[in-house]
Amino acid sequence: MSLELIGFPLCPYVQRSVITLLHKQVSFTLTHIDLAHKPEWLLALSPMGKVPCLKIDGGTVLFESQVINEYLDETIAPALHPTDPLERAQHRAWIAFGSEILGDQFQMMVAQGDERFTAASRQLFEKLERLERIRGTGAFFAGESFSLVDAALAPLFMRMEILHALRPLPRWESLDKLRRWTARLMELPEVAGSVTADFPNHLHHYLSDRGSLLLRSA
Ligand SMILES: N[C@@H](CCC(=O)N[C@@H](CS)C(=O)NCC(=O)O)C(=O)O
Repeated sequence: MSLELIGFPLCPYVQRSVITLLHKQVSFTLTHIDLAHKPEWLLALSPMGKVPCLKIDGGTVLFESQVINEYLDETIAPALHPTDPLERAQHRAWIAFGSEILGDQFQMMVAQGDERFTAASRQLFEKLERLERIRGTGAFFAGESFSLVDAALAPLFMRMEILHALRPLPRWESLDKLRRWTARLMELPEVAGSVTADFPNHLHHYLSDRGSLLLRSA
């Protein structure tokens, strides 16, 4: 099976699929596009004009990170989703929650004014605090084995650490359980290797180009 993932270097949803592919140690190609100048062919492949897309054997194309990850999980061992239907449904629910949090994180990152920044960060931290409350004691979301929830949340946590280094975020600092989970995830080669070494710089430039309030002195 040949797999081509179509993405954008800063996209956390694409990163979810990169992590899953690397975890499964399957060979794939990664084609980056410029989202500011979307090629016509992307719009033909992806009805919402979004990345990631996964092209399978040069033909069928899937879109939506969670759909892509579940397809990869069902076709390439080792399985990362639980076998029990109820547990699997719970994992899907927390992944959906993670997608909502990524939306808040993006809004906070691109906020230029105080009002929008405060509103976005309030929403972001309320959700992160909720996640902190349900966080168990294992290394990963569901104990000692890595799951698709970990693959879905690692890009969010990675960005939290980068943003915290740019401008201290005391509410992130106080989330001990999430930060320990983050540290564990960042040690994994599939997470560390899911972005290029210059990713923090790249993100910094992106924020700077957008006049992000995060880059102004606190
Ligand atoms: N729900 C989608 C979200 C993907 C998404 O929002 N991708 C962004 C980049 S991070 C995108 O392609 N944006 C282009 C646009 O909205 O026009 C998923 O999970 O795959």
